[in-house]
Amino acid sequence: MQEQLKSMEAEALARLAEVQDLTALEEWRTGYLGRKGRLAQILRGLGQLPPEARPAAGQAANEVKRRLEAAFEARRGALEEAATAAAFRAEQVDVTLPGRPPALGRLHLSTQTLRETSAIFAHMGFEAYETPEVETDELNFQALNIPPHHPARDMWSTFYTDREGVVLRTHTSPGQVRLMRERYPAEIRAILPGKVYRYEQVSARYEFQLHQVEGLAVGRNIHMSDLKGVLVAFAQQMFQGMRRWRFRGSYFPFTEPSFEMDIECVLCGGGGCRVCKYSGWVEILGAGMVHPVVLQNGGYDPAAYSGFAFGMGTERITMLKYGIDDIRYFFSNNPRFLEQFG
Ligand code: FA5
Repeated sequence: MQEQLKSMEAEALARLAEVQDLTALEEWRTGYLGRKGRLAQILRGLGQLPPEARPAAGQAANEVKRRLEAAFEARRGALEEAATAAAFRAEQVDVTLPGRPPALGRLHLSTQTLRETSAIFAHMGFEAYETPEVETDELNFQALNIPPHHPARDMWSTFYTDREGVVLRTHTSPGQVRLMRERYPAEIRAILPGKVYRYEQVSARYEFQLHQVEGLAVGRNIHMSDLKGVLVAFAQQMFQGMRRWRFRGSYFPFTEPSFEMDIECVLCGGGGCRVCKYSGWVEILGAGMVHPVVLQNGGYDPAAYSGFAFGMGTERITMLKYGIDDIRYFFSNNPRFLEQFG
């Protein structure tokens, strides 16, 4: 039996030297040291030996077992170490490589223009004042000299709500009355930026949500020339003197007289396109002298006070500034568009 054990041990050690991974190592262990392994098979012959030969054979078997187990442990340690070293090599980080730049967020293009607009007006002494997007019918229309059922309501396609008398504001103009009621009898120089909503058929120049910046000045001896001067100064700074502009007579129930300001269409260079409705000009704002009824609704006596107001479309201005040919890009959430700016 000792001979058998010896040759089995030699074979086992030779095989162990060839084992290259932990799966093969486990196969080796069951093959030689397992319950049905080679050592167990040899030991089964112990009973057939004469009784006096058994202790020596048993001891020899135990020694072989101990040596094989020791060799197994040593091999396992070496293989595990090699596996760890290989994993480290594979996952190694080269700290000398330049890092990947993190994706930085940026301000939405409309927000950029809103901030620029605020900065221009701040230099002219206008504070910024925010008013609610969900507004009463009373302030959105009636206080602005537009009674219920008045045909002028058709100028604003409105989102009505389930609550009687509550609408999504169709323009920033109701803020005029809120501000006047809050500030009377002080003089006012303010812009009112914010989002407005219109029940509108969306197209290259019309969105159903957009930003407006309202302007309001109330005081004594405020004239149309002041309004024009402020608007021209704004356009010159916003478009850096690169765009022509024109004033065109118009109608709003809450200003008298009223006009609109157009900027030459950069998209077609004045030749005519779908953004300028083939006119060569794009309307950016409505404006006028605050109507006496509106001054009164705000608490100011129209005999003593006068004022001007305007309401400009931020997305339209941005389109003209950057040559964007479709307003739908602004709110379609496409990073390829948004990433180009800022
Ligand atoms: C008004 O909303 C008036 N409240 C403006 C005003 C204020 C007049 C104060 C007098 C005194 P209007 O509906 O024309 O007017 O809109 C003003 C500007 O908002 C437009 O010139 C345009 O630049 C922009 N605008 C209006 N509707 C849309 C729309 N659907 N999509 C994109 N821009 C729009």
